Amino acid sequence: MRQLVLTAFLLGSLAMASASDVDECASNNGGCAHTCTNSVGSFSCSCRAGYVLNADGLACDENPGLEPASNFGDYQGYRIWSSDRHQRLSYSDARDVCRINGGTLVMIKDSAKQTFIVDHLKKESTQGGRARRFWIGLDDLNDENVFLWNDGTPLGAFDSFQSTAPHTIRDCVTLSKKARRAPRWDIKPCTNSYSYICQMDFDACLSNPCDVNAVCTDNPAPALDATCTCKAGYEGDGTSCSDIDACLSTSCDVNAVCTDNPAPALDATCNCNAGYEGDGTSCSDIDECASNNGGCAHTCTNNVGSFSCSCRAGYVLNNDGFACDDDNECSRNNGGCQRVCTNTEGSFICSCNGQEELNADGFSCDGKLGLPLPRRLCVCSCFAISLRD
Ligand SMILES: [Ca+2]
Ligand SMILES: [Ca+2]
Ligand SMILES: [Ca+2]
Ligand SMILES: [Ca+2]
Repeated sequence: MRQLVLTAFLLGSLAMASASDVDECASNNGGCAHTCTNSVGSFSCSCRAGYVLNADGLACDENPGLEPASNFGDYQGYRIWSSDRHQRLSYSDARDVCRINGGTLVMIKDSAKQTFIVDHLKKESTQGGRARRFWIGLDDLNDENVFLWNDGTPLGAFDSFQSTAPHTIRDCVTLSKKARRAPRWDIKPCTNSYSYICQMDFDACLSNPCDVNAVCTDNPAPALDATCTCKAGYEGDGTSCSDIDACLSTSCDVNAVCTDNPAPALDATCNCNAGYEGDGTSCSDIDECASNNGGCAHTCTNNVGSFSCSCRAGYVLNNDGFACDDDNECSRNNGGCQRVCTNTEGSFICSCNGQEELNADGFSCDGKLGLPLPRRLCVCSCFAISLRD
């Protein structure tokens, strides 16, 4: 889509250029965020130092990846570096580049820091570099002869000015070091272009000192370290964080199980044990018998945390714990019958042989015993029944 629009735009521009070139930059800076350059039939945008052109060809994005040309190393929690010798900027542009990289122009508030910087410059010059002039983060732009560092603090007791004579067109300070001469600060017009030295608070989080479940906060210089804070739901010293076991501080019912919820959740969940109901912090027995007789075929008996089924006389509980099966009383000791035991659903019946009669007790038989004929008859009768089956 963008390609189509761009092609149409270029064709249009070419058509107009054949008549007379339009200066796109004359109107609204050509849409460029920073610099617009007109050319015959077209125009282009470019960006100030420290910025890169956006893919739309118009906007300028900060360039956080700008590589320092010369890394001086770390000093009291600051990383100090200078621009490439070919990169010379006005004071405000140089200050912007340092700011984009998270710092300021270097602030030299004591002789030890100046010595650190000058030692590095000496090393550079012995490696073939020539003495140079650098912007440092000091100016009196706001109030003539009241010098402020880039962080807003006033110039202290330490300085390397060669002259502090009042001046009106020169407001910004440079550091230069020539061989066999002491380093000197000069006040120069801010629009001059020089190399520059930046300092940025070293980000101690870059070395990942914290646990993966911690937030790293760099501590401002002169501190060298970072502070690690475990994220919500975790506990520890930050270099080591573990999921907080919220069950240690949660009061579930004695008849509930506590389950810690994983971070970032801060809480735990209480679940009533089987046979209990409630929100987990309070659990009460479920009366299983109240609904559908607990599934029991005969009798349901509720108890705390459970229930049980039982059966009426003459039945035994099935292995499933619910159904009731007929008890075959005759299988045990002939049901207590003296003679014949006949099992029935839910009961059994004793009966007697031949002329015998069942006693009132329902079990024993009275009468003449051992009559040969009926017994044989019975045997024949039973045999006949067996044959029929
Ligand atoms: Ca730091
Ligand atoms: Ca947890
Ligand atoms: Ca129960
Ligand atoms: Ca029975």
